[in-house]
Amino acid sequence: MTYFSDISPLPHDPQADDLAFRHYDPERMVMGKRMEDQLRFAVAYWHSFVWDGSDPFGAGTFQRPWFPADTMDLARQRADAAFEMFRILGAPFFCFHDHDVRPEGGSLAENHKRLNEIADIFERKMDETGTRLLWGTANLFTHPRFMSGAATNPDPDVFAWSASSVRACLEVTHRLKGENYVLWGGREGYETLLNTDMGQELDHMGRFLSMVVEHKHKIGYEGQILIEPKPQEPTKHQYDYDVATVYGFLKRYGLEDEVRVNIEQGHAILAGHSFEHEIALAQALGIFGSIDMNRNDYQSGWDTDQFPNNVPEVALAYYEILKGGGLGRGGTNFDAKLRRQSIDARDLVAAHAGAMDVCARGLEAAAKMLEDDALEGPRRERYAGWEGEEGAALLAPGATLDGVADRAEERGVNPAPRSGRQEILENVVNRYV
Ligand code: XLS
Ligand code: NI
Ligand code: NI
Repeated sequence: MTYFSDISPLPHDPQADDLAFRHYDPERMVMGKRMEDQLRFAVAYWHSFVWDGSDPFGAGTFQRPWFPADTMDLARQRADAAFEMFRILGAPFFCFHDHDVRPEGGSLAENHKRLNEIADIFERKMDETGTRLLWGTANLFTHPRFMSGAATNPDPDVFAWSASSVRACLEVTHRLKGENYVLWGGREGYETLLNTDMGQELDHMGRFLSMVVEHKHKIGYEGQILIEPKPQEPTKHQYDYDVATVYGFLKRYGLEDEVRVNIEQGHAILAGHSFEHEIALAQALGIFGSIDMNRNDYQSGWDTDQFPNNVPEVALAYYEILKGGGLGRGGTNFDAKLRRQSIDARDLVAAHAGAMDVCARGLEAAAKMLEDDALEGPRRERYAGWEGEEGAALLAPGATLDGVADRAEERGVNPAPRSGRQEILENVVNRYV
């Protein structure tokens, strides 16, 4: 008896009115690649198989046979259920934290032993099913020992504990051929400046990340190391605020060629940005790595991690991704959870299927806009002056303020304002989404 036994693998069926993919078709070619290879979907273990539907006001609402998964036996049942759902969805990838897959063991040695035991099971199941690991990560925020941070904890023993946990998890990720290793800041931030030495904490975080990078090279791991920015929650101020902040941090510690970013829709919204802004900035800075696809509520001040269902928004995100050359080793991880009243196994499958359809529609719209040169044509035209002789001279090596200013005066430049044509371009986008 299995948890999802009444649900069969989902077909691609545009006419279906029940569980099926109406738009997502793994085999359809989009810009020279199979749709599955463009989107690289991953299921997030934590939201789908660990979270029990509890919130600050109410107990868990989901009854899963593997809860509370505080024994290895239940953890194994959970792994069975997870791989069953990956198969139903045809999900090519999954992602996990160490803490999601094994019960807390009370010591580093016991934690690592348990993690490796579950990794053995994963390895076998991955071989059998072809499901791959998009990324692994260590949970350095749930246990009370991390309440004041991990690498930024004022207690050096917590830094040391965290180093051991990351080493174990990075090595398991390597063994499972994970394409990326993620570090989301967890509780790396502060609650009050009254007790915080921000400069020291940032230096510790920089040193910690350098060690992770050194170790990656030492063991020959070829995946990307990714930082996931988020501005607040759980701490009042998270150090990895947004893409721009992370870039400054990487520059300061000399890691900008070693570490990239995993950008989450909800975190972008919390930071006061759009998802596409964060993606476009990461592309411009050369640190784009992967995405956590979800949807934040625009009225709330926290991370609601809903499944995406806004095609126009998703289309603009994939537009920036495709424009930058695609996801590469990254992927589309559904860092999304059900609403706590959605208690059925069917809800979980339907949420993913719907999200995959939304992403498929967004991707197709994005690809079409690129192929038609619908936005890039007008954009090129807007910057065309820089291609001309006078434009190029402004940026030529050796150009000085004196030289540029003199030339401007000689030529008697007197630029006329030109329309940015925003509404016209919005109308263009509207034809595709
Ligand atoms: C939390 C983060 C987390 C990371 C992985 O807000 O999104 O789920 O993706 O640690
Ligand atoms: Ni995330
Ligand atoms: Ni999040």
